[in-house]
Amino acid sequence: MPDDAPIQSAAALSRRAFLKTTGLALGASALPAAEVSRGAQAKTSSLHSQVAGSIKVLLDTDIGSDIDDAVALTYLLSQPKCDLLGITTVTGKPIVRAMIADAICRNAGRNIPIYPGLAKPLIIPQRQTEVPQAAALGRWPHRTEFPTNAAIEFMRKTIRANPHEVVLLGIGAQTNLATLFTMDPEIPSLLKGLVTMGGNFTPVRWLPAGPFPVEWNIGNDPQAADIVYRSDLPVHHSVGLDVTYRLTMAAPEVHQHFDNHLWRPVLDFAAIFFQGPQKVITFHDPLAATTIFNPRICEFVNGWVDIELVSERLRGFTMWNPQAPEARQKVAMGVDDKRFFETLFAHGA
Ligand SMILES: [Ca+2]
Repeated sequence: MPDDAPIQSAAALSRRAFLKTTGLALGASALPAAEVSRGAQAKTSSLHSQVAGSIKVLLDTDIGSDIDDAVALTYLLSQPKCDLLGITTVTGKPIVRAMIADAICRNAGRNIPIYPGLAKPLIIPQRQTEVPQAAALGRWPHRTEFPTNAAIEFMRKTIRANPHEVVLLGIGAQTNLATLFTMDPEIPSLLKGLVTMGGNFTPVRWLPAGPFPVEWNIGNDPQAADIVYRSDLPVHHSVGLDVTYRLTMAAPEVHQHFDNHLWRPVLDFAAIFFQGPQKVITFHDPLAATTIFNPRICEFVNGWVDIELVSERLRGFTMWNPQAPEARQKVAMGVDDKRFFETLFAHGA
């Protein structure tokens, strides 16, 4: 793709193909641990204050495009400390995405409430329109009927019924989250915390690599992300692309680790994923999920995040300032790779 190609030309690409095309993957693993704590001092947040007991989680996901959402969901189902209260889906064909989520839950013997959410971003056109992994759905029992137009209200009622106890985990475009926070502005303050996979918080490392230094989830709905990042949340942990890209697994290893009852649907969905240009899984969303239960995986640094909305070329760019006067957001700046994989498969088969 030429350097001056318009951002809209990525519309038909998957997140992974988009990143590969733009060359962003070239700098993926370059985040030396020694530089982790530059700027503000990392702190342990209240998100983990009750990590000894179970944690109530609501998952908001664009499962069905990249494979990592399926990995994150399976991890949550395997994690004995995760009280998964429900799942909402987001981006194109959210009902099909709900079917995939249900197939994975059913295989794990779980009946989790699943609500298809919003199919389109708040303002910009949808560029994640298809659900390629749906091709494997026929091999896995799943529901096909779900409540319609009820996802936001489900989230709202669930959080209000469990004040200050729910961790909201957002691993897709933040359209559902922003709509929830707009419809009921008290909701952010009633959460235990929000954990999101999204953003790219060390942009100076990425700018030379390609024309699109905008992470996929934020870029898919920048106006929604802007609302979320300006919300008055007690805790907001962001796990960005510049950290998640360190965590990869090639197809042969995937077969080795995922060939058991719990993970087999993921293996099947991954076979479709591997038919594309990608030959490795990158564990973007699973990293966000595991940090809820193991605070030692990532080091978080306080700062403030602004979302670029004006520039068309940089729309969705995450501007992170660790020196901001109000530095209450927390951004992952480093990851313990070994600890992540140990945590991911700790309760596995
Ligand atoms: Ca995702």
